[in-house]
Amino acid sequence: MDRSKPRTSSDKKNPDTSISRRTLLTTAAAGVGAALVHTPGTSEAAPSTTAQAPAPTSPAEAEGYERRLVSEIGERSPFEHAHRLVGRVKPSANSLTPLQDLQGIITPSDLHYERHHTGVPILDPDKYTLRIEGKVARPTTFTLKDLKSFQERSELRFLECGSNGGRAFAGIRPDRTPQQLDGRVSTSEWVGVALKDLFDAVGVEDGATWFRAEGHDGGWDYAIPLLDRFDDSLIAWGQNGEPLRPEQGYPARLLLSGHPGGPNIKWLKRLELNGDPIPEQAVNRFSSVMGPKSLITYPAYPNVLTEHGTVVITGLAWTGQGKVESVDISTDGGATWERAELQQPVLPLCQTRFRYRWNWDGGEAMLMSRAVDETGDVQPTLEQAHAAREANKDVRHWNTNIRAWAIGKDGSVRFGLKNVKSSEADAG
Ligand SMILES: Nc1nc2c(c(=O)[nH]1)N[C@H]1C(S)=C(S)[C@@H](COP(=O)(O)O)O[C@H]1N2
Ligand SMILES: [Mo]
Repeated sequence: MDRSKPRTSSDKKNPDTSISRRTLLTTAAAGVGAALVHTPGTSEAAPSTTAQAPAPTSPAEAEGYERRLVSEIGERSPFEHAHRLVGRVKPSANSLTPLQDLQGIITPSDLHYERHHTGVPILDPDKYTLRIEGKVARPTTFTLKDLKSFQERSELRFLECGSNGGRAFAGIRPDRTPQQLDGRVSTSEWVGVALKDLFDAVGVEDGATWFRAEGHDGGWDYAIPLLDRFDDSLIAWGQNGEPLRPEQGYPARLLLSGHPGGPNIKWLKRLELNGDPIPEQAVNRFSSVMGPKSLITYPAYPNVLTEHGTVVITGLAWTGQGKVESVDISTDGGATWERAELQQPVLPLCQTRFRYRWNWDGGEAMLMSRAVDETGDVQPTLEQAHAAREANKDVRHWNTNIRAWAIGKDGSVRFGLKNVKSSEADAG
């Protein structure tokens, strides 16, 4: 913008000559908001619908800041640029949560990662139904209103795609951001009905051993063993204070505890309970819950440390087996470990934020985080994770191995440049 331009006639119309050209421009940029302002002292009797520059009335504006007015739907500060990373847009695609930009443990709903195989169907909640049938005493079709008549539950839960973190396990490259590495995990407050309450309502028959869950999108369904623990699983319709986002399965989705994202069927249409045998795919997928995992989100690529001294290392830890018990930090590539501080709240099946104050002396360093969960399971090293996968190819393994960030003398941060050293020696 050319600030040297002479004042325009519209500038002159404003009786308040003290208004700065900068204020005028930023206010005009606020668009609709600015048009709704009735400027006192102008000759017009009724509120103006054309943009009139208001007098600077707030201290902030006098300082030269943009001023916004009330709005029906809020917007982020223009200084914040967090966004999902979207690759090629196609019906089967995913988008990644900007883990490095998150505060605390909740993922804003519009930044929740997406994984869908045939696009996002936009469903009418008034026409929505969920059918539960098969080996049940009372096959039932539930409307959304029916679902909401059950006892409502609210849980803070992480959701993670089973393929998340693959780039931290194989094909490791230095120029990866936390979002690129592990962006297929997000945490929300989910609101819904307990799956077991619905199963009780339809009366699951003795012979039932598994169920098939399918969505209204078609093209994606799952066989889920009933033997699994589903006491705290939900059929959710609420997310972070509002109805589910369409991308997350509006108006209702399945939310299984501790398991990877795949079987958390969105736009849930039908549950069919079946007898023996449990399909092989289901046995394989459900034989292993997601173990403890953590990731340092700062400092991380592409951050550059500019000053020696205190660096507050922070990141997220989670597990599919209850609560995170502890997170240890190494700054020397796994040779020694120190306890990080866990930020409250620490909740089961939810992400936990950790923090560690580190004094960077300006030398090379290798940062790692290692989570332990309440079952005592320890986040494996990369070597251990590779060995486990070799040893048992019949079990699904999740990419939970320890992640490393290499700090250069120039303060640059790069992802996992060398293999993680074995940590058995100092595991105590
Ligand atoms: N109906 C339906 N449910 C689905 C999928 C899908 O394509 N269709 N994708 C699954 C996969 S692989 C994952 S990782 C999660 C992603 O959930 P989100 O998009 O809410 O993050 O949904 C699961 N549920
Ligand atoms: Mo997934």
